[in-house]
Amino acid sequence: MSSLLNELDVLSAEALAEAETLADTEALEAFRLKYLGRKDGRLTKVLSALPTLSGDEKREVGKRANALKGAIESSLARRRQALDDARITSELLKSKIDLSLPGTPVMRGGLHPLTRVMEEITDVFVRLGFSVAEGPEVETDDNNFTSLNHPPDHPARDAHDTFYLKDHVDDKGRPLLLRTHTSPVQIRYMRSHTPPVYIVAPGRVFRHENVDATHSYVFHQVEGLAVDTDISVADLKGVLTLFAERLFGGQGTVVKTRFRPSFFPFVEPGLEMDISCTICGQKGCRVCKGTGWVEMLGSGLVHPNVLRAAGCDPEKYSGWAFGIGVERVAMFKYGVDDMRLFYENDLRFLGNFS
Ligand code: 2NL
Repeated sequence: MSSLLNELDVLSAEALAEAETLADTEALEAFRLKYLGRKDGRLTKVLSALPTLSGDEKREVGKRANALKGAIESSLARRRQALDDARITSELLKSKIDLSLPGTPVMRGGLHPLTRVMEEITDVFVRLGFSVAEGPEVETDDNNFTSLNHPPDHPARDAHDTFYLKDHVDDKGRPLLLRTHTSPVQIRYMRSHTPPVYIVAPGRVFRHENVDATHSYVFHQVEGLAVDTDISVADLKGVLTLFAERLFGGQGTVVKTRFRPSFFPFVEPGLEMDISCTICGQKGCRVCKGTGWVEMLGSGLVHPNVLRAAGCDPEKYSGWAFGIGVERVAMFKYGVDDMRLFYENDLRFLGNFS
């Protein structure tokens, strides 16, 4: 038999064994070129020698060579498939999703406790028919003090208590300041509306004070004002008592109020309202300092000078007003004993309120 047939036997044994060792696509291609390459492929060379052979030998070698070609091609295809499978399996294993892993918790936001308390206070009055009024934080001396019956030498006007703006004055050359209460909002409202006036003015106010557990130079107030014909202290006491019951009472908690005479330049008479301590039920505790009562707000009948300064005839109209410190209410409501906690925005603290 021809040496070509021997060569084909060797070729076949070598090629089919080698095919099983091919480990990547580069090796597959190198292998294909080595045996089936158009110019130098080992099997290609055998096939190209066919025309030089005679009848029987040509048929025999041709048959065997073509069979080998088919065998090499199919092992190449099998090997390629095996490599593809291995690659896909390893990629799937790498990206597998572990459904037993715990989820990533999502932090839930909420309103700041001071915002909530300010809205709760405002809401009680809105439900009674009051409107909400707002105004600027930078105010004129007139709106903040003069119209509110503060004489020119009143100590609250002192720079120790009030932040005055350095290089800014109003259109008449008079000093501007950061409002020390939200009363100027109500002065503006009275000037631009005729009674009946029923408004609440929530907002941020500023006083030149050192920070401690119960003071801050920025804090929040809700003030309220009712101007109408025939307003009396009875209206004030009735509405403010209802307010205390709505804000602190309910679910079996009874809230009592009491009014003590007090002084504020913009009211006459001035009244401070205490509420019965809902923390201890008036048994006496740290919060009410053993008295059973907690100071809640300042109020009074609007001073005739204030009505006049805001363009309301005090012969025709009368009014009552109040001012509530939001921080104070929030501290009482949530049993917080240091106001600074509200401004630190520590999420461990804020998380208690949402
Ligand atoms: C306090 C005292 C008070 C008012 C605020 C007021 C406003 C106008 C006219 C008259 Cl426009 N009064 N507001 C009245 C009495 C007391 O606040 O110490 N609050 C924390």
